[in-house]
Amino acid sequence: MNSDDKIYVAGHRGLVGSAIVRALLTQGFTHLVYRTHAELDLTNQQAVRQFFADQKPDHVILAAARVGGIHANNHYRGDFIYQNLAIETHVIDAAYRQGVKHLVFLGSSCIYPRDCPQPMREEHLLTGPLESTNEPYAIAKIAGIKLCEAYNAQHGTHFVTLMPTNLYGSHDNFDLETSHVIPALMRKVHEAKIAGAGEVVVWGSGAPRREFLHVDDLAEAVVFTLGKEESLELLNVGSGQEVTIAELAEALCRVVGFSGRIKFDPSKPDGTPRKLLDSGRIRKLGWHAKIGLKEGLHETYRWFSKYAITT
Ligand code: GFB
Repeated sequence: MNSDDKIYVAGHRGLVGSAIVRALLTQGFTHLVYRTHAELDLTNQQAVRQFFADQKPDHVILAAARVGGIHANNHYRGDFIYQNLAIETHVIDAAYRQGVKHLVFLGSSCIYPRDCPQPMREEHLLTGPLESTNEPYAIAKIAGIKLCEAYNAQHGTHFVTLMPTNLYGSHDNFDLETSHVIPALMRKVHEAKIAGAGEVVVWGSGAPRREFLHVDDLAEAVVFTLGKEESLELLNVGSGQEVTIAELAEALCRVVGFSGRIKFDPSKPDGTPRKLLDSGRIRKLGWHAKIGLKEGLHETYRWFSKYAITT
């Protein structure tokens, strides 16, 4: 890869895409192209094909997706499967038609079976039923993986698919209905502290275990794999650092400085009991996570306090 290669980052304003843009710029890749949703609707195939024909990028990073936490996934099931399938098929196919050399497609650890052996290895894909709260999203992401694999096999493309574990960091979505657990609990704990409340409500039982990866670590993995010619079809990207939701809530109370009680709401779903990735394959290639959970939560809270505070 040359530093003046043209790289299209789809989804550059989101948690993942914005971190990838920062990582690319830091590593000297300055010929970047991106479009806002208003400028280019990725669910419009004609518009996507026209954009690729006009721009002719050398490399593509597909970080655009309809994403959300457990509630959004469960509630907007139709939107999650349709929009993700449309975005993936349009961008991946347009990249192939335009002769793009390398593409990185981002998925999620929810592609693995709900009751997968832990830690989950790449070979576990499609070996059992999925978790129901995010099945539509997972099916769309699995389709994206298979599309890349099939194009690589049939057309000789170098399309890589990375499966990150649960992500967090700056530029996240802090909306309580649609966000993932870290931004949701960070905001709830912060608001409880400001209000002088005695307790904060955490969804579910607190027992599920989650592995968290700071988005800047993922961005390094994306830049690390972009442009590699060897067969890297499916790669897990995790930190190996796993906590229960109860432990996460306690850690967030310490970060925010809230000394009230944690109250669990069992009427809300727990989702997958555990999803720890085996990231041995990408680690063997030379990438590893650098940002610990405690450090990452502090950094994210500093960003939240500066840019996302609503109260
Ligand atoms: O991050 P999260 O929404 O998604 O929730 P998943 C993780 C866990 O946190 C669940 C609990 O057990 C939730 O019940 N939780 C506790 C909360 N309090 C809250 C809260 O206030 N908000 C939220 N959102 N959760 C997603 C998938 O699953 O993971 C996506 O739905 C994607 O498809 C993503 O794969 C990485 O980890 O359960």
